[in-house]
Amino acid sequence: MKKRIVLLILTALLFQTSFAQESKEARDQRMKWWREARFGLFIHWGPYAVWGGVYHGNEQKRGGAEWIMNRCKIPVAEYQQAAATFNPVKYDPESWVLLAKEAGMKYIVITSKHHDGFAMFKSNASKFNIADFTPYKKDVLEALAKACKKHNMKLGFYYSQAQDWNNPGGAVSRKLAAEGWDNPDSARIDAFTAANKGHWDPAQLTSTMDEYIDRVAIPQVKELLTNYGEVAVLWWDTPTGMTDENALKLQALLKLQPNIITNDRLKRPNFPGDTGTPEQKIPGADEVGDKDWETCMTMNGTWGYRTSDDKWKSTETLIRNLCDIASKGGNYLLNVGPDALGQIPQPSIQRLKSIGTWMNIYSEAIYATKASPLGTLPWGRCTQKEQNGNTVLYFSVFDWPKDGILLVPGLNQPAVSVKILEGGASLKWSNSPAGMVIKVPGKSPDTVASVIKVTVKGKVSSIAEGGKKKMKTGSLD
Ligand code: FHN
Repeated sequence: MKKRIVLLILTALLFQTSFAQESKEARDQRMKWWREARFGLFIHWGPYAVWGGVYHGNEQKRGGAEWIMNRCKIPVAEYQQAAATFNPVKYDPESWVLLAKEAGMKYIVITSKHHDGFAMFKSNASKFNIADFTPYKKDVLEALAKACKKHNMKLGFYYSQAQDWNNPGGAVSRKLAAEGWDNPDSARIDAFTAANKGHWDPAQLTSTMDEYIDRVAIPQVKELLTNYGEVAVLWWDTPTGMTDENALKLQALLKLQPNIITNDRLKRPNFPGDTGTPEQKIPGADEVGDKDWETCMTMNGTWGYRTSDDKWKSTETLIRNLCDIASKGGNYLLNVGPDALGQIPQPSIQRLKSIGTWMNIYSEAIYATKASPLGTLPWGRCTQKEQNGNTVLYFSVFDWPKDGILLVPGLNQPAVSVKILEGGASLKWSNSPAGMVIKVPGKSPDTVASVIKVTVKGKVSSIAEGGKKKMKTGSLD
């Protein structure tokens, strides 16, 4: 007991010296690339793709397809048998990186180990990894890290530090058997999971969580932070069952990558990390405060590959989401779920390419911008940049005015210039008590979001109502 307390104090001190005492300047410097990036690619990829959301002909009833093992209560041995067939021979990391680049994304975060406990990298801490357990035999993270380096793309690792359904002792978030399939054995399984902290297979219970953290999570995070060059982000997920002691031990490893950025999911609420993580939603302007944040979102309805999921969001929605998020000062981490052969689904590819076409013209309104100083705009969104003592406002117009008059409520300063971003044509403008009045052409330059660039002298004082409400972050709160 004494030893544990001493360790806890030592780790806390280490944590304090390496992170907590960071100056504002040092922190701003560390966060700079991330704040300017605004747009990243999330990749959920693992042997769950072998199942594609279907268990013996039964569609998984609830949740993302990466949860199939838990929701369908697949026994450890059976899941491992399927994982042993995972052979993504079509995996081409360079094409993934180039696709992300084409979409205008500045960083990639990939699942190095999701809740199923399967490591997508060669690991000495658990044989349940792609290099040792599958016919593919290669470390897919190594190849991705190489491609990212070649194309100047930042790379981050998602790591499920607490939940692990295959390595004994890992935590399990309890789900009812009815969320998987109509299993006739559901009542017995539910009684078992209720009595065993969500675990459904005795094979999961042969170690304690502390042992799992020491034996698997800590060495694996060390491997991730040591073997792949610069790691830009460590993306923790679902802190089920995390203790302060275990969180501190993991946190302390981050010193291996002094410039790394982490999220708020290592342990809640006392390990806030650098970024808030609203999931599948964009916070309201009144929820965003000083903390950096990133909305993660699926393009269809699942994180991991699912054969039957065709609930694709339109390109229009995705581009407008990006404008909306940037207008509130956040980042957009948009997900793809490659299949078991290592292919990103075509609908995702099409959408990413279309976003790229828009970004080619309009990315100036997204990269390195700050949250809008104005209140809600009825026809679109606004971002801003400071430039030589002036403020540049970018108005992304979703609903182009039919009468040719765009009123910017709350903007009462005279303009230095008002232009259409694409092509740079100047527009007539005037100030009125209701705000700036801009005369725009009858036809919108872009059907999804046309950008008007307005430069005004000095600062625009903010009337945005940030920080009034607490931001919801993660899917668990
Ligand atoms: O349970 C996971 C889920 O599978 C997915 O990885 C998302 C991504 O943010 N995180 C968890 C739920 O919050």
